[in-house]
Amino acid sequence: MQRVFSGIQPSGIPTLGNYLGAIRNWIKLQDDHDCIWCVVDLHAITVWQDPAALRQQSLEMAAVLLACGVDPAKHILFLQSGVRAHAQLAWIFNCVARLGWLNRMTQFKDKAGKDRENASSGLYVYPNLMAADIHAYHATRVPVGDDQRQHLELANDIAQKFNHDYGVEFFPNIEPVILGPAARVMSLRDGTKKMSKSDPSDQSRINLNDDADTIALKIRRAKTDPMPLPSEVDGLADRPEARNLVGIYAALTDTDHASVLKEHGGQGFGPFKNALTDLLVEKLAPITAETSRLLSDQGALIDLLRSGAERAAAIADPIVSEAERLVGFVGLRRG
Ligand code: AQP
Repeated sequence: MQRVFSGIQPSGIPTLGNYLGAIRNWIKLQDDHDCIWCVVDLHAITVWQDPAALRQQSLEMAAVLLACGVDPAKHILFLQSGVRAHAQLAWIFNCVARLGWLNRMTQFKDKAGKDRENASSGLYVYPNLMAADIHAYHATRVPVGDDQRQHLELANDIAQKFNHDYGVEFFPNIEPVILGPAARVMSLRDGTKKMSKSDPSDQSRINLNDDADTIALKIRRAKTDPMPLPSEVDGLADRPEARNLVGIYAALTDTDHASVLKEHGGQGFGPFKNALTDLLVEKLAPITAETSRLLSDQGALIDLLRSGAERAAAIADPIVSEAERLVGFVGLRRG
């Protein structure tokens, strides 16, 4: 079975975007892959995180993943900082990747914005850590959204250069896994911007722990335009907010924009927003309830994550030790 690795940052409460674009696809992959799911707290601190909030968000993210159906017995779920191999291999990759490669990464440009001089050096080398996350397990398949494709190409460039420099065939090529039509969920306040857990406006997103009243309020306030919904998909062109709400409805019902418009085309946004709210509450309420149950026993949750970290380290440590040997380190650690 091929090994899959994927990570999610505990940089806030997971959103509907994380769920439809990533988490729900992870669950489908568990049937026929050997999966390693990681809450990537090392990545999260590339931008400032309040320590108490980071701790809570890391546990909350793990609980949400379990509530969504991640299976910690058949697969592995853990927190990235619990396995030292990630940071160890990332340092080697910092010395393999070229500055010119990193300079081309569009996510750094987007996240650092205009204040580049003030961005952390961690944010700049983030793609090297992502490459280490995957290569530490010799994982060959990584589910990614379109936004992460460039980072995967870089991870392959790093592997090739490492193999070439040290005259080995040690790190395998990684293939992106694209599952169905990529669900890209946009902000409820601006249909041209990605829904993001770290957006300053809570009204821009549905959090996976929002209760029914909060969901109803956010959908009611979601930006729309004055026209009714069109009957054909072409009618959604240049209407990013309408397209986004229809897209969310389609993703939640496992259909497409055309089928949603067949049912709701011609309606005003009022009735459509009510139908969307009912659907969101129906799909998200069980996840919210199970997340709260898991968080009510943090000791048990931490034990589960510790066991995941031990199983992850048992795979990654020998791979990273071999990479260190290839580089020429004497290797003083025992075991
Ligand atoms: N709006 C989205 N629509 C579809 N997929 C999305 N993902 C994130 N937002 C959307 C997918 O979720 C996975 C995990 O993402 P991440 O937490 O590692 O980082 P991110 O992509 O930067 O997500 P956020 O929510 O925007 O986090 P912040 O605000 O901290 O930067 C990825 O597979 C991503 O494609």
